[in-house]
Amino acid sequence: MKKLILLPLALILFAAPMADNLLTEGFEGGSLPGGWDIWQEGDPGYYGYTWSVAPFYPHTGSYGVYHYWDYGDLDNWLVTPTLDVSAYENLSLTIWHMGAYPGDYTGSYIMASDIASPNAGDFTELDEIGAPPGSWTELTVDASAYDGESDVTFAFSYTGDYGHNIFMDDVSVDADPVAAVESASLGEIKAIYR
Ligand SMILES: [Ca+2]
Repeated sequence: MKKLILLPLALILFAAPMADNLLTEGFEGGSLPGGWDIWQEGDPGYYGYTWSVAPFYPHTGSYGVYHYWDYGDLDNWLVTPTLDVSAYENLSLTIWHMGAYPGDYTGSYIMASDIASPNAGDFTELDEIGAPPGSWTELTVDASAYDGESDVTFAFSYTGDYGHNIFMDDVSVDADPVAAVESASLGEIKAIYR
């Protein structure tokens, strides 16, 4: 009888943890998704260009997000919703990106914050996206420094004057659940030995 009970328990304890998707955004709504924001931290630019959702160069579906070059000391931020990752580890952020004018590249960065309702000053640089490739390229960034935090926000900063174009799509945040798996296993063990 015990063997019948222990077999499913063993499967729970030794099954490889599955990563959960905490955020996925393909911009298919055709406008800035709910919970996302755009911040102007530098000059407005001669044309007033900033991050925009439009049906130009989507990686999947019909829409993507882009930032064209403009004149001025630009620093425009595309900000994700704030995520509670207090029950997760091995946090990572993935984007697909491409662009134009890599020779004029002036800076695209992935920023992260663990402050509730953050301002730009609350973020630190997680990674530099780098000069835009000419075809869609996947970029996954290790964000495990933010494991276990209850208010994690990511942002994409476009900086520069007469710089590059960037196109981005299919943003996702993934992590491995920790506390939920451990408590479920402990619950099973208590039930057996009661
Ligand atoms: Ca899309």
